[in-house]
Amino acid sequence: MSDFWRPVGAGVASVVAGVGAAELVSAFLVQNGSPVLTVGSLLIDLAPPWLKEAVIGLFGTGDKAFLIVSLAVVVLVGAGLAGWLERVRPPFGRILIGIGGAVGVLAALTRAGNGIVDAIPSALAALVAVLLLGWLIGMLRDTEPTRAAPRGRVSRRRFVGSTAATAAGGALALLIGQMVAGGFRAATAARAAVKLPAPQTTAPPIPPGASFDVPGLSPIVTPNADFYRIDTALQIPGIEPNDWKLHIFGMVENEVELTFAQLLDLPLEESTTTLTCVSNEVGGDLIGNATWLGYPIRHLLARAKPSADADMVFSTSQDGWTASTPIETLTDERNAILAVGMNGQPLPLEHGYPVRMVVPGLYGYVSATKWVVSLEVTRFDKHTAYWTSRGWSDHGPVKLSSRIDVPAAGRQVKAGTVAVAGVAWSQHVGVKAVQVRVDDGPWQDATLADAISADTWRQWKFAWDATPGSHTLRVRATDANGKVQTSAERDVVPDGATGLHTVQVTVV
Ligand SMILES: Nc1nc2c(c(=O)[nH]1)N[C@H]1C(S)=C(S)[C@@H](COP(=O)(O)O)O[C@H]1N2
Ligand SMILES: [Mo]
Repeated sequence: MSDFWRPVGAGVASVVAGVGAAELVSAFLVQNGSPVLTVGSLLIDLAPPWLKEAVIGLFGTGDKAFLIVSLAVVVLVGAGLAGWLERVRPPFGRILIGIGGAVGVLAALTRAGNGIVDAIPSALAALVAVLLLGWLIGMLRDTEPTRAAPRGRVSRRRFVGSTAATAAGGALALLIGQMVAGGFRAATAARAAVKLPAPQTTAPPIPPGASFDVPGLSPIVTPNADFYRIDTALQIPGIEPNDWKLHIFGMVENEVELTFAQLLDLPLEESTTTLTCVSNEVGGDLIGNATWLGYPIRHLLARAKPSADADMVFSTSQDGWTASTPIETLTDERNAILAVGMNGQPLPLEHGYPVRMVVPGLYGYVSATKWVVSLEVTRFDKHTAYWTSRGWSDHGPVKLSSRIDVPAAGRQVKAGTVAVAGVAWSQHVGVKAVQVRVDDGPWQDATLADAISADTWRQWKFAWDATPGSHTLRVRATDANGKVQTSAERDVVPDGATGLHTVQVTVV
C-alpha cells in the first residue's frame, strides 16, 4: 500500500465499522433506524421530481437498489477522503465524518413518525468511526521512522492488520444487522398489505359520556402509538402472515390448525378491553384500553373439544415466550379472543402482529400472548409458563385499582376549583364508584364517566376546592360487587400491586 492508500484504507475501514455497529444496534434497538436507509429515504424526499423520474426510467423497480448503491459509493469515497484528510490535515478527517453523522441524525429526526431514539444509530456510527479513525491514523503515524525508532514504533504489518480487522468486523456487524432487520422489514411490508375484514359483530359504541374533557386525563381509548409495551423480545418477531399458523393440541379430542387466511374468514368480533401488566405499580402507566378485532377462543376450543380434566391453556409465542391461562377464562362467555386488529389497524408488530391473545380480566403475563403460534390444552400441574416459573403467581386476575392522572404528582396548582381526574379498573367485574380523599378529610364521591363495559377502565373526575398549601390526594375505587379497593400496600410480585395512589400537590 502506498502513502496515499494507507490512510484512505483506514478511513474506509473506520466508516464501515461505524456503519456496521450502527446497523447492528438499529436492528435490535430502533427496529427501523438503519442509518443508510434513513439517509436514503431523506434523499428520496429531497430529490427533484425530474431526477426521480430519470432514475425510475433508467432502473425501473431497481431504483431503490440504485439509490443504495450510489449512497454506498458516496459514503465510501467520503470515508476514504476522511482518512486521507486525517493523515495530512488532522482533525479534518474526523470533522468530515462528524458532518456525515450529522446528516444521518438530521435525516432520522426529520423522517415521519421518528423520535430521538431513531437518531441514535447515526450518532453512534459517527462516534465509532471517529474513534477508530483516530486510532488507526495514530498507528499509521507511529509506523514512520524516527530518530529513536528508525523502523517506526509500530510495524506496517500491524497497521494493515488492524485496518483489515476493523473493516472485517464492521462488515460482519453490517451483515448480521441486515439479516436481523430483514425479517422485521418484510413483516412491516406484509402488515401494510393486510386488509382486515369488517367485523361480524361490532363493538358496542363507546358512549359519548365515557369521556370527560379534562386536560391530562388518559383518553378512554389508548392510541396504538401510546399503548404500553411489555415483552421479553429483544427483537420483535417478524412473522409473514402467510407463514403464520395456530396449532391447538394437547388434551383435546381434535387437534385444530388455523391459517391466517382461515382466521380472517371467520366471523370476527370487535370488543373493547383494557389490558394491564402485573408489573404496574400503584399509579403506574402499564395499562391501556383498545378496541380489538378478533375471534373468540372459546369457539376454537369447542372445535378442539378439551378433555374434562384439563384446567389450563398453555400458549406459546413465535419467540418461545409462554403463558398459562385458566381454561375457564377461555371457555366462559367473556371476550377472550385471538386478536388480529387493534383500534382499526392490523396489530402493530410490537403488539403481537399478526395474532395475539386478549383475555378480559387477567393480567397480560398469564393471558395476552403476542405473536401466538400454539395453544396446548393441559393442566397447571404439568407445565409452568415463562413468568410463573420465575416466581409470579400462576393465576393472575387483575386487581381492583385506580389512578390519579391530574393533577400530576408534584404539580403546583392555583387555589380555587381544581379538576382532579383519573381512571379506575377492575376488568370483567366493573367499577361502581370512585372516591377521593384530600389530606385527612372524608372520602368524597367522584363523578364517574359512563362505562363502556365491565371489561374496560372508567374515567372519573372530582372538583376539588383547593386551598393554598401542600396537600395529599388519594383515590380508591369500589367494584361492581361493592368491594372497596384495599389500602394495604403490596408489591407487584407475585400477583400485582395493591395500595392507594397518592399524589402530593402544592396549591398557590
Ligand atoms: N410473546 C410475548 N407475549 C407477551 C409478553 C411477552 O413477553 N412475549 N408479555 C406479556 C405481558 S407481561 C404483557 S403485560 C402484555 C403486554 O402487551 P402489550 O405490549 O401489547 O401492551 O403482553 C403479554 N404478552
Ligand atoms: Mo405484564
